[in-house]
Amino acid sequence: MFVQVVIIGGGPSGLLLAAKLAARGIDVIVLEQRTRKYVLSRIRAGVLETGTVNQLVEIGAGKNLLQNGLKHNGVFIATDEDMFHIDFKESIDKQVTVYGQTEVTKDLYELLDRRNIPIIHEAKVEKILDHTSSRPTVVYENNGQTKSVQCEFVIGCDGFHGISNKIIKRNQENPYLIQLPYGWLGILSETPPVEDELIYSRSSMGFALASMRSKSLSRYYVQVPTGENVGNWSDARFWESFKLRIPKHVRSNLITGPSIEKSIAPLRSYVANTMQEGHLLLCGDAAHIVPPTGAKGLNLAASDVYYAHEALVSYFFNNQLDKINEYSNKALMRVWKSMRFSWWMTRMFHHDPNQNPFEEKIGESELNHLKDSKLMQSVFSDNYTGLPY
Ligand code: RFL
Ligand code: PHB
Repeated sequence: MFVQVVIIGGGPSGLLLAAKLAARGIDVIVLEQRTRKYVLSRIRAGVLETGTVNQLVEIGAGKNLLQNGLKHNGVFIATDEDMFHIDFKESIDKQVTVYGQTEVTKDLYELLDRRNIPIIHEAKVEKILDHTSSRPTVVYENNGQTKSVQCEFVIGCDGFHGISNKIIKRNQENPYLIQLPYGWLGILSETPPVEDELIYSRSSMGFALASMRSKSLSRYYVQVPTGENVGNWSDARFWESFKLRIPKHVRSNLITGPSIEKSIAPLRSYVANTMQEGHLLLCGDAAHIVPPTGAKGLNLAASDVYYAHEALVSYFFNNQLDKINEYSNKALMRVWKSMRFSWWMTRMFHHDPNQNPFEEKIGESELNHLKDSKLMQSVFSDNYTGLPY
């Protein structure tokens, strides 16, 4: 079998890129190791930048998003007993859209199905051969059989634990990795959100976040030490811990209920040395991981897709490799800016057991500066709502 582009991974980056390439008449196939049901059961990101929304709308996957996504003009920042608001709309005239990654993925699957763009589920890629030549081959397991497909480009949209970032030689010795000594315990509950907009809290008990998926579905997180077992967290223990990390006046509005999902995500920062080698390109979590504090993971996946699409269209329509060779530098320039913002926000909000008292005070002072300075709030808004492509 031969197709122009093989996309490994049916997460948001793989599906969005497949839809965009197919819309230009480029022949694609998506290979996803899991079932569709499994992919759609993963509760992950919730905040979309304008650039992400625009791409989904332009490709024809924006109907539900425009109907049900919640437009937010700002966020609240809390400490133990205090809370202030950062207004994106007022400071830089921008907004974000709160809409779950599960919904984005579902909308993209529906679009691909409608357009007969092939996705093979339970197809685990085992090998990528000859990716530095102009005719790579992708070998995968499907229904107990080994199959292969030849192509002109392989796009690794297969996440941090996928195969494609390990194939690229320069990524094998990578210095850009930080494992944080804490993770996020998150729950989803069928209760109304405690506030109209998100609350990020830096409390003396550790970080907490109040987020949402809709007016009747809330997503809450608390910081937990690395290695914590989710089985040790009853709903009652979660709510108790969450309540201790938000100001009293917010606590009194909190409606609790049983969790319908509960999981722990480790926090790390990782950036690949390069996002391209020969005819293999990386997009999304395959190339970088941000701690979720700045809500950048899914949005960076979308900006990578934007640049990769531009490069591939130039290759297929103008027969030029220039944009392919520029792809990594262009994408990484934006990735590192979001990486810096996520790292800064993570450090400012979390209680780090390895921090010395001096560093603790610096975190506190950064938050005070953010509270007191309209200029800092504009810089925050610029980063949070999404830097230009
Ligand atoms: P994904 O979504 O991980 O999709 C990769 C897909 O590749 C498949 N795969 C393979 N398929 C075939 N053959 C192989 N050998 C394969 N190896 C892997 C996998 O099954 C999977 O379906 O990556 P993508 O598309 O780049 O999308 C990136 C986003 O998913 C990610 O950045 C965000 O979800 C990160 N993230 C969050 N981001 C936010 O902005 N806000 C959040 O609140 C937030 N929470 C999270 C998160 C990521 C998490 N993970 C990965 C642990 C919470 C969690 C738990
Ligand atoms: C979420 O709703 O899951 C969410 C929102 C904002 C973040 C991280 C996660 O920074």
